[in-house]
Amino acid sequence: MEQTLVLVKPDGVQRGLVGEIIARLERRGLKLAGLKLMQVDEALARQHYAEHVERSFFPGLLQFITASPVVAMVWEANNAVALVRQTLGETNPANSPAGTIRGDFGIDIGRNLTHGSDSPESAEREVNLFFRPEEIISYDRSLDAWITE
Ligand code: DAT
Ligand code: MG
Repeated sequence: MEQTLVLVKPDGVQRGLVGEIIARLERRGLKLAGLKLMQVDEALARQHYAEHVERSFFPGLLQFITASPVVAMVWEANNAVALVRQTLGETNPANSPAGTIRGDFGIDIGRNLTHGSDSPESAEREVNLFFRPEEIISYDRSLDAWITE
């Protein structure tokens, strides 16, 4: 089963949107495999956002992502990476349709509430950055036959 890393970023935690964001992923049918509240430090932020460290927005992104705790999660489904990205919306909330998390709760690209891995390869790297193997739990869900054929 494909896994993807989702973060509720500091703005989502501060604004009390953790439950709302989890509820949307649960209701879509994705399966929760790992979950924790954690403080991202500069070293982790630089690894997680390695592709962006030279970008002009990186200092602001670093300040933001380390400013307050995040909720880190691993979600599973067939095609989990793409499904989660679709549920989150576009990077810029201003371009995200209503009905997506970023479109319903955000207005600013630097406060877009959530992270979702952008490919299965990124997902594997990011899940390993945020979680130890024993923190990811595999279990049966009796509902699965009613969600996936
Ligand atoms: P995504 O989070 O949709 O994968 P990304 O990987 O391109 O987007 O960028 C990572 C984060 O960096 C993004 O969620 C918000 C911030 N960011 C990206 N582009 C930005 C920009 N032009 N100005 C300010 N922040 C930006
Ligand atoms: Mg990205």
